[in-house]
Formats: sequence, C-alpha cells, structure tokens
Amino acid sequence: MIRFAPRLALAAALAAAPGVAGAQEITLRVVSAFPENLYYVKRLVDWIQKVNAEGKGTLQLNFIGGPKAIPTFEVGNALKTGVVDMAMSTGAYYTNLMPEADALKLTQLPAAQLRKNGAYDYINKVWAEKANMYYLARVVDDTPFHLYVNKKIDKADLNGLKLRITPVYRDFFQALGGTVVQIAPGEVYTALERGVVDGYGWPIHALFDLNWQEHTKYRVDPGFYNAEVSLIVNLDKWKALTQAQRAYLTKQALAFEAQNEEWKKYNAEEAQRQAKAGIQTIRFDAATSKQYLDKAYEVGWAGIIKASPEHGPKMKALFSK
Ligand code: 173
Repeated sequence: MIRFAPRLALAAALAAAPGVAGAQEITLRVVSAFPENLYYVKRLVDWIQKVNAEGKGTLQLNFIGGPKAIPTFEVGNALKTGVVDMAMSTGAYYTNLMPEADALKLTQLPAAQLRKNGAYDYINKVWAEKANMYYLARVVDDTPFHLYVNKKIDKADLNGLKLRITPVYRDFFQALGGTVVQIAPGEVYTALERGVVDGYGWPIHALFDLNWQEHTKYRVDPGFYNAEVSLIVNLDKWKALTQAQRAYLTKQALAFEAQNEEWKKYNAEEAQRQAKAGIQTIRFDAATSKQYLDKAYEVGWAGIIKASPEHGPKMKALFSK
C-alpha cells in the first residue's frame, strides 16, 4: 500500500498558508480506476502533460497510477475520503458510494448539452451530497457497450451463460436470464483464459488494450447505453483551490471533454479491427434489436429509480432524449 499521508499533510499546510512562497501552485494526486495499458489512461497521461506544461505556477497533476495503486472498485472511496484528489473512473465503479453514479451510462445527450440543460448541475448536487465529489468532465461519450460471448446465441436469451459484469450490465443481463459475476477489468483476461466466464460486457472499443480478442469469439449487436468515463475531484480539495486554479482546471477539462467528438471514428475503427481479429458479429433482426434495446433502458432506469427514488426520476428526465 502506498503511504500518502505525509504529502497530504504538506499540501494541506501549503493550501492553508497563502502567504507562503509556492502556495499558489498546487499539486493534485490523480489515479485511474482503469488499468494503465488502456487507451483511456494514455489519453489521461497526455492530458496531464499538457495541464502541467501550461499550468506552471498554478496547478500541477501528479499521476499516481492505476488499479495497482488503488483497486478499481476502491477508487471512489479513496477519492471521497481525500486519499487521492482526482480520479478517472466510471460511475459503475463507485456504486458502493451512491447508486446514482451508474445512471451516467443512460445519458442520451452529449456532454455539451447536459451542461446546458441543467444535468451537470444536478449531477454535481448529488455527487457532492453523496460522495463528497466534484464532477469535472466526461472524457468518454458516444460509445455503446456490447455483450461479447464465446458461445453462439441466436436470440436475446442468456440462460445458461455466465457473464462477467460490472453494475453497468447487471440488471440487463440478469433480465435476459444470464448468470453474472462482477470482475474488475484487470482480471477479465484470466477469467476468459480459464473459461470462468462465457462472455462479458464491455464498450465497442479498447478490448485490444487488454488482449481480450485472444479469447473472444462473438460480439452481439446492437450495442446499448453510452459508456461513461469521467474526471472526478475530491470536493474538499476542489473547494480549497483558488478561483484561478479552479478556472484553469475547468478550462483544461472542457478541452478534454471536447475531444469526445473523436470517439465515433475511433469506435468504427475498433469494430473493423475486431472483425479483422476474427471476432464474429451476432446481429439480431430489427424487431429483436428493438426489444433488446428497449429492455436495456427499461431495466436500467428501473434499477436506478428503485435504488434512488429521490434522484432517479429527475436524472431520467435530464438525461433522456
Ligand atoms: O468495466 C466495465 O465494463 C465498465 O463498467 C466500463 C464502463 C465504462 C467504460 C469502460 C468500461
């Protein structure tokens, strides 16, 4: 386990003493809930380099690492409690703190629109109350999830299949009859290799980063939901920043979020790459596809609303087309 306390104490002392030389530059400790060989993390590291190059004297980011530093499903709590200052994660990985987090997969509007229609304000209200977090920016958008299987299926019936999940897929795959087991991304390769699972949920992209194509026979189309990966900040740390530091971080985060327009093209390339690697597509007919998608959203929202009768319906109204 990494010891963070001494540096935290130093950072706190500097933040509390604005007269001290150097107090106007702050360094935030950043972790990723995704394994470091994922494309997501490469993008994060590139962004951090830019933030640091342009942020001298204002704000610096120190990338600590991925799940080897803090395990995937513990990142949320580490951020809430201030063990780290910033994280790249997805809502499904911190449903232990707040079930509402998983609703971000159900957004049907691009981030820019969610900023305008009040959805981000609402997210920030709930994230602050429940998880002591500031929701900074979404860095994956416009990306469907898919079911990948190693046994051929010809209808939307998952009876007899054992599937790797995170909370993203749990209610949906169970509603289709599947048996589910939660596994962090870093451990999926071994589960596939050993035949512990017959398939898994994952976005259309980035399975090559983890070599899962070596043990994947079929991708089921259509995709469903909208993969969400975001930057989140410990709320106390966010509030302790100066106005200039907050403005700087916001500007850089918005620039990162604006890169979301690249996902569509990347995803098309990734689908081709899967075909070249021999992953076959199982395509449902139009009527089955519609039923499959309707079911995905129906059980997705039902799960959120059941877990959060207070915020679920409001999020649904703000997130849906
Ligand atoms: O691990 C996952 O399948 C998952 O929940 C997820 C969410 C967003 C992006 C990538 C994966």
